[in-house]
Amino acid sequence: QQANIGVVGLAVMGSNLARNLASREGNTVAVFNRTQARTDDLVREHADAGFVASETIEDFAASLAKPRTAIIMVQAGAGTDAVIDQLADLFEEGDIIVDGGNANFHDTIRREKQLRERGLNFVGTGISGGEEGALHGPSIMPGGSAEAWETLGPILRSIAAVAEGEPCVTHVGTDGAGHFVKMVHNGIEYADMQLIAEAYDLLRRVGRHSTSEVAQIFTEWNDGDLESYLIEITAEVLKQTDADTGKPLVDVIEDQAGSKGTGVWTVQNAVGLGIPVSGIGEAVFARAVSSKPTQRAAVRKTAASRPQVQEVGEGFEDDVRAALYASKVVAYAQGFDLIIAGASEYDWDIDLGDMARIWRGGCIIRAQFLNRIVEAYEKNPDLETLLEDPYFANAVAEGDAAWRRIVGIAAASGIPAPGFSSALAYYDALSSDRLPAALVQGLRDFFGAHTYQRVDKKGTFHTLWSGDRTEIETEPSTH
Ligand code: NBP
Repeated sequence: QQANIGVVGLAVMGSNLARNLASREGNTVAVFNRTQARTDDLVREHADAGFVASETIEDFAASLAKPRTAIIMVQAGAGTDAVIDQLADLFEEGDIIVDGGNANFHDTIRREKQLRERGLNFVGTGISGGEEGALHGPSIMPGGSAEAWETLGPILRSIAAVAEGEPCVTHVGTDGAGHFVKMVHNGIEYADMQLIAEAYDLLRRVGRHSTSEVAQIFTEWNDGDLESYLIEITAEVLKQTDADTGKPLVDVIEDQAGSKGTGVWTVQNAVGLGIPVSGIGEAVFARAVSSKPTQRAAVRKTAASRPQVQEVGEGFEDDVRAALYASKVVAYAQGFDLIIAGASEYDWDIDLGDMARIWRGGCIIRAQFLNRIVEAYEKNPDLETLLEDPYFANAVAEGDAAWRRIVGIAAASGIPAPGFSSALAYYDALSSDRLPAALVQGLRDFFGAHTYQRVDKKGTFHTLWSGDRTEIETEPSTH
């Protein structure tokens, strides 16, 4: 029996994806895993799925109908390269190799180019939503050629999450576009979680709410503008009581946040592209700071006495909510800026509204809020920034006073709120008439003859700082 789709790599993600595929009308799913025990387990436990199992990758390739289409779900990096090499030797012109792992998009660009030269289609695709998403419907962000999308599109549409009646998948763009967008998605997820964590901290330490009260507040917030999966599960985590100690679980979890690296990739690439994703950056840094216990202990010992936590009254919780929402708007605006910059750098035609659309279901950042982004880009696909859209401009303006109060209270109380405060600084920088960048330019011209432009006439200028300090017109500095 020939299968129309195959999955290589049957650890948790691959086997769930294979089961999802097999559950959809019209699919026959070929499966293969390097260690055969995994294949045997899957086929035995899900006999009704009708899997076509192979013991060798050669048999796997032979079990696929043409154009052969195989999704690789193995460890990102060397494992993925190994499987791609094996499949590429067995596949023929027009066949499609899909990498559904968390690949670095630079690898995806390289692999796509190599396989295209051999006449094969390579599709790097972001798949978000973890194990549950893979099984019940993830958000899927495929790159690759339009030709590959013709075959793959209907298959991916059949297994994707559905939001507002639409499948959470679209052809993002060529080669690495899908993995790039998945990377930004993960970066935004970092920012979202950091902002939620700051809100929780302020509600606990300044608002003096118990953990269960904070859980209740998040449950209430989940009914409004903030309605989202992450807000919902925040309430769930905060409600959890530790069986051993009877304390809230969150109080017995070590306060050092780990990461798998996609947030770091997002920031590295953003820096290279000149895009200030400060919300994502602060989230990555905050996790790094938390994971330095010896530094934390050293400074805790030597720091001056901690400031007095401010007294707050009625309305504090609403202020925190407004600060969270405004900061979230900034983080998303920055994330979308990065997608725009990536698309321009790597020559991808990415529909920004579609990105918000496919994130509405299946993935970790799914939220009502994404509908507002869809609408913003529907009204004006050429927005300079999401902050320019009337809905978001208004949302930020409405929260403005509260946002400032919260950042002030946090600073005065000695409670770190890097996400809230850097988002506010970013917003204030964008909305200021003049920035002190003028002085920076002056300094750069002083020590490095880096030149500057003037507000009152065209041209490039340099002051003869070490001479008579007159100004000359010059060529733009190239160093
Ligand atoms: P793992 O990332 O734990 O990888 C295990 C799989 O890779 C096994 O099938 C293993 O085969 C195979 N493998 C390795 Br390791 N090296 C190999 C090689 N040289 N040749 C062939 N196969 C090799 O699996 P996972 O947790 O299911 O994740 C799969 C992919 O999905 C990863 O890229 C991961 O980053 C991504 N992921 C995404 C999400 C999400 O939410 N989107 C969540 C989790 C994972 P074996 O059985 O023979 O050892």
